Amino acid sequence: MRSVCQNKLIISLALSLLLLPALVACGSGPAPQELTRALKLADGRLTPDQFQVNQGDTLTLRIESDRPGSIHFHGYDIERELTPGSTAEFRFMADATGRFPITFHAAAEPNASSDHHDEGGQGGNAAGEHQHQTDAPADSAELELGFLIVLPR
Ligand SMILES: [Cu+2]
Repeated sequence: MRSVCQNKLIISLALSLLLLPALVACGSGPAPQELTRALKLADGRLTPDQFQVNQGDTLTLRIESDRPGSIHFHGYDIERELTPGSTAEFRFMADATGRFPITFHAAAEPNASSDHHDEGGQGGNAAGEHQHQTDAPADSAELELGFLIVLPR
């Protein structure tokens, strides 16, 4: 009789060990994913103009553009050159949650410097916290394209 009891104990221990990872995975939203998104900038519009990921996802973005300039992901302080005819590709982990504006900066003006918008590390803050070249003319080349939305896990 004793060995039967031991076997039952071993079986239930084994089952609970098998179930444990499943429970942990279910407890905190979807598991982090590797995602690839293709974005297209044409006629001043980004397609799609917003997309949503979950915190902890690793994103690979491939961006095509019909004009030279750079695309800027606010909050993440990511800025990448866009060249017509080639695809800009970059990868990052979406660790900060929130709604992050995506903007386009036209090809560099002679006096443009790369430090014109330091972010101050305010991850997760809503849109519009920092200024873009406040002294720029009203028809500034800064263009609001859309949003990256990172949901908390
Ligand atoms: Cu910007």
